[in-house]
Amino acid sequence: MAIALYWIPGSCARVPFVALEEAGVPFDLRPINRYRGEHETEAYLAINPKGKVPALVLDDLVVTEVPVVVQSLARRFPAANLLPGGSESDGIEALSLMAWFASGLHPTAGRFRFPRLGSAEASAAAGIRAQAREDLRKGFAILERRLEGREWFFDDWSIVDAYAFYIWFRVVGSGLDGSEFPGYAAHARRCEARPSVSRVLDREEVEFARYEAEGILPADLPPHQAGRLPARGKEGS
Ligand SMILES: N[C@@H](CCC(=O)N[C@@H](CS)C(=O)NCC(=O)O)C(=O)O
Repeated sequence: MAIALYWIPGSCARVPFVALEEAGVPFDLRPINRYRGEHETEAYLAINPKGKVPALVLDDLVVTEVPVVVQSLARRFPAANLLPGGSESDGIEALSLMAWFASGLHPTAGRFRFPRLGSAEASAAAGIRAQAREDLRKGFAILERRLEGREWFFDDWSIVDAYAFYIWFRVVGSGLDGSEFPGYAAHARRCEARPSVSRVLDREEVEFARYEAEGILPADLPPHQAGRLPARGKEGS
């Protein structure tokens, strides 16, 4: 079986990377250097015309969109228990959460971090960021309630936890005060300690350090683009 994952350090491709680590299968990690524009080359657009990661190659199949990528891995590697296997309602809720992360929280997090994604007008930036912050706070309040009294989103760890951890990283690493959400903050710390996640974060840090050393990063790139948040950042303080 040929498996390859196109990945950018610090991107949402972190989620299927963790899934592959959990499955413990050999795969080819293919870094895309977006600061050199590799996501927009003809070669990459032939793989994913949207110019985004993740793109997962499963033999002859190319799978895109995080929730679908992780479902394809869950089907291929059932023993990895990537998705909650218990009740029908748990399975459906897992898909529902991931669809919301992909279509709701992640794009909002993108505008919070880079308001130019919402408008090229510099004068609109503060308003876009403020609206995104409020929308994210509402979303985080839902996740905080969902995590109340629980270690993970479902009975056992699942890839939904890894996805929620990515959203936390992106949002708190972009300046949302995480101290309002202590349950979600604790969940992020538990995720970070999971060996599969830790290996992926190490790999992100190595790749990103290479970009820094090459001097190819834009001067206005906000902090916490990849890897671990500093301890203070985790609490959002
Ligand atoms: N809806 C897509 C979103 C994919 C996406 O936005 N990926 C970002 C990284 S998180 C990307 O590839 N960005 C490349 C760029 O345009 O810089 C999914 O769920 O896979």
